[in-house]
Amino acid sequence: MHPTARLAVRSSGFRAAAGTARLSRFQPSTLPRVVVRFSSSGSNPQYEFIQVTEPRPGVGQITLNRPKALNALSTPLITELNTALLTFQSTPSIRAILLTGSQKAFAAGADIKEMAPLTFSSAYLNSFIESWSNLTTTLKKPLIAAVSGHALGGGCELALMADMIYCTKTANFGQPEIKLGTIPGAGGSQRLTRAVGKAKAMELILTGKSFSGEEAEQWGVAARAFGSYEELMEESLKTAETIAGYSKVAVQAAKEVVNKSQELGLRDGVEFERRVFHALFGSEDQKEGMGAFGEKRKAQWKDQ
Ligand code: CO8
Repeated sequence: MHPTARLAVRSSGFRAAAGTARLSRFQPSTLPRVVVRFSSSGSNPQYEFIQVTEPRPGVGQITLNRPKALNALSTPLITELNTALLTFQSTPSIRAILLTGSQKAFAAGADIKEMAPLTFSSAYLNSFIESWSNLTTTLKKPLIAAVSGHALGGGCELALMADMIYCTKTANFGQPEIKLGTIPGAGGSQRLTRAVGKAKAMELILTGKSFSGEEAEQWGVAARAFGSYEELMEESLKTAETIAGYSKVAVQAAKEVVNKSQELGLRDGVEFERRVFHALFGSEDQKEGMGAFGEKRKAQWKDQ
């Protein structure tokens, strides 16, 4: 843990308390600004189902912490996760985010016990699961998912929402919803298909068969797979720290253009990239980065 891992977070006018589904919508609050404190130990009375730390300079870590249910993703957990992500998003000192679970489970899916009694009308009218997507639409800072153990159903979908997955070779990914008489509902059929192609995605989703972290790496679902949990965590932190060391402006732009490739055709995507590339000539950090190269010194980013 980084010794100075203690910071005061201003939650920028958003309600920081967790516990109600309403808060997961990232809506501005009329309440006064609150200061949330968290420490390197992860102890934070605000959260019951996650731990929030700053293990390296510029790196915010969220650890899913519902061990008795293998980190099953209940609505209160997702509400806390959204709150923590939003807090990191609005904390200037946080430049990259790591999302992880335990060695045994990243997350074993949406909470089956919570879902079992749902009716069509209650799920539909309350937009059940919709708030999960806040992560992909609201978060501008890069998010790495470090996956060990089970990443099933909603757990797999949550990992797929991250910008990059690192995992152990033995991690257990899968979309087993078919075995429960349902289908992926948090983007799995779309993101997994984009990652592995239609044939493999069909096989995985129609059979509910799991795939290993090693396969996830081979198929391009995960960026890297590691031999041990310790290595996974160390390398994930190192990568997050590396990203945190670059210009925030360039990092945000890089994330934006890569994500656009998932939505646009090649021609539009390349044009979008070029526009953003041109725009970066207006940033101070582009001048600093290229100037520092010429002067053979380390760049001092201003995030301008
Ligand atoms: N939800 C709730 N509780 C869970 C879940 C879950 N997804 N997964 C595990 N648990 C609980 C178990 O019930 C058990 O609790 P208890 O001790 O009170 O009985 C505890 O966690 C430990 O689990 P196990 O004893 O089963 O542990 P094992 O090591 O034997 O097995 C497995 C681990 C293989 C991961 C097993 O727990 C399992 O199969 N879990 C369910 C996996 C699954 O099917 N996930 C998909 C859920 S559906 C989903 O995510 C859909 C998302 C999108 C929904 C969209 C709706 C609109």
